[in-house]
Amino acid sequence: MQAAAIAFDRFKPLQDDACKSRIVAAKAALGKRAVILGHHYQRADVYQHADLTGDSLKLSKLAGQTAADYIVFCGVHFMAEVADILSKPEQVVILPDMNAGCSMADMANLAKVERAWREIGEVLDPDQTITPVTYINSAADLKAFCGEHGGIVCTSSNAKQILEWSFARREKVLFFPDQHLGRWSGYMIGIPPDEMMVWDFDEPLGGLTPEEIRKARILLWKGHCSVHQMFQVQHVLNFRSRYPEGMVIAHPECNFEVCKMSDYVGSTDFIINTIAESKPNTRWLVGTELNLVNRIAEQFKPQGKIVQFMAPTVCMCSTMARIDPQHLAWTLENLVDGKVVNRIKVPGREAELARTALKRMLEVV
Ligand code: CIZ
Ligand code: SF4
Repeated sequence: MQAAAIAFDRFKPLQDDACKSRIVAAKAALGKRAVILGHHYQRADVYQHADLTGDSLKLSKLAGQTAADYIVFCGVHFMAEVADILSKPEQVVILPDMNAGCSMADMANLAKVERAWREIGEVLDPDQTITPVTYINSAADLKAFCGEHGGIVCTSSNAKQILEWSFARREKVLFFPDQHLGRWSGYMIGIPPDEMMVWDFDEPLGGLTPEEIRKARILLWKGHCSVHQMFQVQHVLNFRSRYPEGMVIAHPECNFEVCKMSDYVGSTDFIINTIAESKPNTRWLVGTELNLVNRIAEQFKPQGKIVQFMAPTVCMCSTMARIDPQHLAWTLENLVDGKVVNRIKVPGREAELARTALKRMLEVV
């Protein structure tokens, strides 16, 4: 009979330092059989063990290109799902803590999106007139919904091009779950504000009148990121008055006013590259997750660049932080023992439809 997996309880009391040496030893024992992926928002004591780092899309693409048997994804649930969908069938994707979700992704679910589609159907034929666009920060069944209804996935790097792709096919877009990314991207392609309506999923007909639905070009799901909503116009104003020469860069999950006041708006990769390519001795105010901001502040210090976090309070992504050294050590030691814990496997039909929506995106950019 096969022995059971090692229980997590044995790792819970371990100090971070003790975990570090156990992670290093387990990695050495696994060699090329396991690859550890680390998202930009991961805490430093986990990020340091990653073989590959990047944003969710880059990591998922890389996952499928590796020959590793095990892909240990230090990120959140939807990212591990995308890695599973895009990797080879024999590769096993592992999320070290199953509680590492994304509160924004959870703001949309299949039942609510299907209800929205039905309700819109009372006003117009959605399959003829609306492209469903889901941000990569969403569950696999929502990506599958998009795959099935002529829709597509987008990321914070390509949302503008994905909207252009969508409007070349159908006259309207239903964008979920992040209203802010949808609004900013719509603004970037010149959609007037009064043609972007918020779809309140708790209200009948999204809280809109049939007339408003007919007029809308983009229906914006009423979702947001709890971390990026912390950044406020006042933070930008305070910085500008103290450092008039300073530059402001924000993630498009920030609210519209913050994005509008920023010098640059873009994804995590864009933020890193923009600061990397800037002149030495420049000062930056950055509106995105704290672990990433702290990391780039250290990285660019030798070039005399000062990188500051946009909010005065600490705001980390608490779900990203669920992946701690204890969970990483636990998953890796089980793999050394031949046991897979916390596998993420998207069921066949759902994975196939979600892959359709992801592939449409990958063909655009
Ligand atoms: O897609 C990602 O990795 C996230 C969550 C943010 C970004 O802009 O890269
Ligand atoms: Fe989700 Fe926001 Fe955390 Fe990104 S920072 S994983 S959008 S809750």
